[in-house]
Amino acid sequence: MEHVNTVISFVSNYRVAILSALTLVLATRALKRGKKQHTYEPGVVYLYDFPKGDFPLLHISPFVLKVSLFLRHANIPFKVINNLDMGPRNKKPWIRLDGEVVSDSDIIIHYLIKKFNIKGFEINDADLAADAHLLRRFIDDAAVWSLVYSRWVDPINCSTNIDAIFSSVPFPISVIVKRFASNGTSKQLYGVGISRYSRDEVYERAAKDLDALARRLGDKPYLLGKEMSLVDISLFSMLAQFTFEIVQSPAGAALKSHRNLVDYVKRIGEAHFKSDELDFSKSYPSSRQ
Ligand SMILES: N[C@@H](CCC(=O)N[C@@H](CS)C(=O)NCC(=O)O)C(=O)O
Repeated sequence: MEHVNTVISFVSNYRVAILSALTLVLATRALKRGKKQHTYEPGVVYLYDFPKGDFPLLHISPFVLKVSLFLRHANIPFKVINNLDMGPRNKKPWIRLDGEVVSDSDIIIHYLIKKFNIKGFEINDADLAADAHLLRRFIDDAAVWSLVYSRWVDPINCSTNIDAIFSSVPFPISVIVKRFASNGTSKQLYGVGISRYSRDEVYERAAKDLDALARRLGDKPYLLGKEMSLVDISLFSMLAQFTFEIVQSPAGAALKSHRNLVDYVKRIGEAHFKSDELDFSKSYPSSRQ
């Protein structure tokens, strides 16, 4: 009886530690079971993406979508690998091609342009090239934070989003990964200053970003004119995320108030993705359309 009492008191004193250790052991086992061995075909780009989520969009990261769109536009053979392996910079996307590993969407795209000798993305006019560079920086490194906020921190939307993002990750890994990813992203948002704004302020800024982009696009088919450029690859990839939300954010509603942006996403999407990859009937209906 004394032994039983000692065991009960040990378990109740250390229950958090015991549960954590158990979760870790189960998670490690499940991860090992789930790790597939891939055979890599020569000349094929392997694009590493997050596990498939429950979103009506095949890549829930704008940067993975950006590389996927580029690969399609440039007609480069590729396969997507969905897993939790975060690659050399601890970020998705990253790729593997003929044994070489490259990460960061911009670096990947420029590496592939060189490797496959892709033509059509050069901008000869120096002023236009500078504008393109600034626009791309704005989209990828500034405007994107409203999206990150709406996915991960927005008090109204985030728990539905986070559950959907990790819907295919098995328990108990899902518990650890959700916690880890959510804490990490919240810290990043605080670090860049976004979550020091109120929810309304974040979405007011996002709406102004979208107004400016809509104005800049005007009635042109693409941001820089008649040809699709790398800026469009970035812009489409971010706007598509707001087009295919599962809970409408005010930024998604703001996007849908700009007919030209909605048409732009549809036009580029339909030209590059099959209807079962990007199904516009599943885009979130706008309340302001
Ligand atoms: N500059 C990078 C940004 C990539 C990025 O931020 N990826 C996000 C997913 S959208 C990520 O991996 N986040 C995980 C983390 O920051 O820990 C690129 O262009 O590839």
